[in-house]
Formats: sequence, structure tokens, C-alpha cells
Amino acid sequence: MLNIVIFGAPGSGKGTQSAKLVEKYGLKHLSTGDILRNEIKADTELGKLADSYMSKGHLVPDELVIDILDNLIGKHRDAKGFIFDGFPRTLAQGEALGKMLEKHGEAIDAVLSLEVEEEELIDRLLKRGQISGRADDNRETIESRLKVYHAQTEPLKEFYRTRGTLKNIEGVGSIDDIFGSIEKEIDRLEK
Ligand code: B4P
Repeated sequence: MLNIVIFGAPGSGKGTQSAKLVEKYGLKHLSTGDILRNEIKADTELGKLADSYMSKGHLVPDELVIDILDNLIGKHRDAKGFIFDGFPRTLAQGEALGKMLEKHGEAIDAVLSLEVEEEELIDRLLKRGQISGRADDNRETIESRLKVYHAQTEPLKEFYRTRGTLKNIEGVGSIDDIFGSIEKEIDRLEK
């Protein structure tokens, strides 16, 4: 199995590069952002709760997301591997992911961190906001998401660096060039 975390600030290209990873390597894509947005669309209880956090640019509570992921990993045990997109986002989620995979004799093989400077992130998200209609792609919420990223998510880089799985990827450039750098890292793992 190949288990990859695609990591980065909001707007760093996680969703974009995940789609290419799925296409090339046939891994199961688990995007907590997509899962939560689907719950909001379906107007479920979980969706209503998630919306109250996401629309402000805050993180949904750890126990909710951890529970969702734990169930999905169990359900897709026949997968060739997983792409974790937007998860983990806190140290607690990082610890939990390690334990969830360990239950199945698995571990994280690589954490691909897409490196993009702040100005470019804001620019991309404002652009997406003009077409996506996503409730969290407006200036105020983007600023809050970036603050939350620095405070709660960025410490995971050190967490994975000490475990030897962190790989920094230049996240500015054409989508195909960035994917080329990702392919190189994955091919190295498969050798
Ligand atoms: P996510 O859905 O994960 O949203 P995101 O951080 O904005 O990343 P996304 O994948 O959408 O954007 P991408 O960089 O691909 O999370 C949304 C919210 O859900 C969070 O704020 C939080 O509230 C909640 N949530 C999710 N997971 C959670 C968890 N684990 N715990 C708690 N809460 C959680 O793309 C951005 C834009 O850039 C696109 O328009 C794209 O076209 C463009 N782009 C991509 N690559 C580019 C490139 N190379 N050049 C130019 N533009 C590019």
C-alpha cells in the first residue's frame, strides 16, 4: 500500500494535485474538505455543524473528522493506498492518523508539503471565490483560514520532519511541473 499525505496551506494546490495523483496511481482520495462540503450540501446534522465552523474559516472539531476518517479507512481496506488531502490539520489528527493506519499494519509513506507564499495563496483563493461560490473563499474568511493554518496545522511539518516523511515540494509554477516534482518523490519511494 502507498499512503500519501498531501499537505499545505489553503490554496496551495492540494485538491488540484490530489486529482492528478488519483489518476496516475489509482489511490483512494480522502479529502476532508470535500467530505464536509458534501455533508453541508445534503443538509445533514453533521453538515450543519461543520458549516458553522467552515464558514468562519475555523477547523471542524478533531473528534468529528477523526471519526469520519477512521470509518473510511476501515471501509476501503482493499484500496491500493490512500491520499489524505486536508487531513491531518492538527497535531491531534496527526497522532490519530498514525494509530488508525497502524491498526491495519500500515503507515504514512510520505507527506508532500506544497510550498506557496502567502500573497499567491490569497490571490488563488480570491480567484476561485469568483467562480466556485464557496462560502469560505472571501477575503475575511481566507485571512482567518491562513491564521488557523499557521497556528494549528503548520506544526505538523515538524511532527513529520522528525519522522523522516516530510518532503517539501515547490508549489508555484505550472500544475504539470508541480506534479512532476511529486512523481519524482513517489517514484523514489517505490524503488
Ligand atoms: P479544504 O477543502 O481542504 O480547502 P483548502 O485548504 O482551501 O484547499 P483546496 O484543496 O480546496 O484548494 P487547492 O489548494 O487545491 O478545506 C476547507 C475547510 O474545511 C477548512 O478551512 C476547514 O474549515 C474544513 N476542514 C477540512 N479538513 C479539515 C480537517 N481535517 N479538520 C478540521 N477541519 C477541516 O486550490 C486552490 C485554488 O488554487 C484553486 O482555484 C486552484 O485552481 C488553484 N491552483 C492550484 N494549483 C495552482 C497552480 N499551480 N497555479 C495557480 N493556481 C493553482
